[in-house]
Amino acid sequence: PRNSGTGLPASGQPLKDCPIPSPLLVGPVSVHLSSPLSLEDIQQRNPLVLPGGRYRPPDCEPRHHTAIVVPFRNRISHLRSLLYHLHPFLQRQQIHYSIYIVQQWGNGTFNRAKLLNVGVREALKDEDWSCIFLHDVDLLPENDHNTYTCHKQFPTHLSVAMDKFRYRLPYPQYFGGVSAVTPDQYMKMNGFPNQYWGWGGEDDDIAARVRLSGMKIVRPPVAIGHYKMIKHKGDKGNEQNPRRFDLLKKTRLNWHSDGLNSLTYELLSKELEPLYTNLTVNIGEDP
Ligand code: BGN
Repeated sequence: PRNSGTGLPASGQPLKDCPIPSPLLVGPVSVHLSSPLSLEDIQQRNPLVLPGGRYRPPDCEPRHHTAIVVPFRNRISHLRSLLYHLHPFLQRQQIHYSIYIVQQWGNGTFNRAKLLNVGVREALKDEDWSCIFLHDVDLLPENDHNTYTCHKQFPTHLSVAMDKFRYRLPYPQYFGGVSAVTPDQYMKMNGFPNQYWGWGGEDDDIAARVRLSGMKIVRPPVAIGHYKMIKHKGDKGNEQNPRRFDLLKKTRLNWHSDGLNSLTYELLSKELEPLYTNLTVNIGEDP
């Protein structure tokens, strides 16, 4: 037990830094996709998770402070699977973390990248996160050696081997699924595009921003970056975006003016649920 806020355990002695690697890691884990448990059951299995989906290792000083940002709408069973799986996974890594669900309000076309921008901005109001994860709701990591931490210099792409793509990259520049940036890296690339409404292309735009802002993408080994995707049909309200090809041609011209510096939205609510922070946001509609 620790005194909340002081960074000191109840004994008053400072904690030792968490060991590298975490002794709790188990490596490959089997991922069950059948009927996920109720949120109450998941809560009972994770007694140390605080309201808002926050956690700190109780007996060592964490070296990493990671916000997990998950764009979301209408996928409650996926969310349950993700929380069931991710909370124990992150606790084994002994990091300080919080899970943010960024829920798009209304029935307009979905906009993953804009929701990610909102999540980053809101998460940074809570804490000085050293790392921000951009995480699809339907992807479950299969090996806890794939640590949810950031590279100092460069953005990371974590989901390098998804079952859907037969456990390899679908193409060399692929940056979708699960990726991570430090706040500095995020600023450097002017965040993410706000103009991709519907499915596809926004991850390629983000990858292009990484390059255009003078950085590169780093990745874990394929053997470690395994993910299972929860199978689902295409979403209503997230149809393929026919404009993505044209938008992608203009990333080089637009990335300075569209992104973090042009982001507008209305935060409708922020609720500290037992297993996650729920941000509901009006991001407007496809013009
Ligand atoms: C690509 C999509 C990505 C998607 C991957 C994997 C586009 C842009 C036109 C080339 N990119 O083709 O957004 O993550 O497939 O499904 O559609």
